Amino acid sequence: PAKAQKGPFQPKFEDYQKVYDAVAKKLQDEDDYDDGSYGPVLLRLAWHASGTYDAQTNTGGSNGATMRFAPEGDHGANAGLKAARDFLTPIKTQFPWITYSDLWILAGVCAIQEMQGPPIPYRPGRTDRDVSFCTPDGRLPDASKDHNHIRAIFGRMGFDDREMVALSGAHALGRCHTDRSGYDGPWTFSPTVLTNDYFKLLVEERWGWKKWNGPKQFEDSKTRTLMMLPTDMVLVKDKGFRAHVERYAKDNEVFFREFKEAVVKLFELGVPFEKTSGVEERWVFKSSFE
Ligand code: CCH
Repeated sequence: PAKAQKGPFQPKFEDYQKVYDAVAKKLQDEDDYDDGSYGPVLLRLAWHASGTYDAQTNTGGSNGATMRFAPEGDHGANAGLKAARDFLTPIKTQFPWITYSDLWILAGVCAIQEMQGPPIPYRPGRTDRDVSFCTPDGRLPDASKDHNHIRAIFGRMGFDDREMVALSGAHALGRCHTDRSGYDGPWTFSPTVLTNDYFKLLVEERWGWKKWNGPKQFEDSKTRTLMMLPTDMVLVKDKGFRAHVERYAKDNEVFFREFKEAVVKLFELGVPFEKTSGVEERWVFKSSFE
């Protein structure tokens, strides 16, 4: 009798949870990077993969993982993200069936959850695309700019004021590096734990220009160890943005809920799920500390 034909491997939730677990374990094992975690830079990779989306032309976004290729990988905004891509290379080798584009977003989800953020519902279905799908430079925000720029960049992706502010709360995590963006320092005192501290600090601290030779940035007057970018400070100067900053500063639960919703939207921009996996339901991965 003919042998039953084995179909192509159809990964299920359990298989993706294994990838999550491997990323979470590597995050714990390699705790000598930066402030003690690759989490922030993994989140930034997922955001910069997604944030190239243009709603009008339906180009860019996390589908494709085109930052692997020189033109896009070398865009100024992506400086330093090689550290995140290299971190994930052995995971891709261990689980060759997952696409780079699904892996980068899964790693962003894992980073948020492992840094004690809210559970981020996830679904696979991204396919890797070739170099011809690289997006033009200039689609990601420029930290030296004003409220018009923020609204233009995030508006192009399809976000409103509330979502722009919620997403910016990611700056509770990580830091600026002089050899990457030129800016320097962390936004909060706990850059490897997601909290609403970024918003609290924005409204509660006094911020002044940092006196140095680098690009224009703010420092807190009290400790002079924390920083804000010009685009961060816009969120308290602009009335429309400020209302949301104040809401999030007051209530971490509200921040977590609205951050989660905006991140799910961000990570799925331009991904044609119907045509690929057909997966409609989203999954919530179990975190390592559950
Ligand atoms: Fe950001 N971000 N970001 N950011 N970002 C930087 C670092 C992180 C802007 C500029 C910068 C979002 C929005 C904006 C993270 C997540 C998000 C840096 C320093 C600059 C500059 C890079 C360096 O030197 O290494 C600007 C401008 C905007 C909007 O106007 C959004 C949205 C997200 C995620 C949802 C994270 C995380 C980091 C820390 C990375 C690290 O390596 O520590």
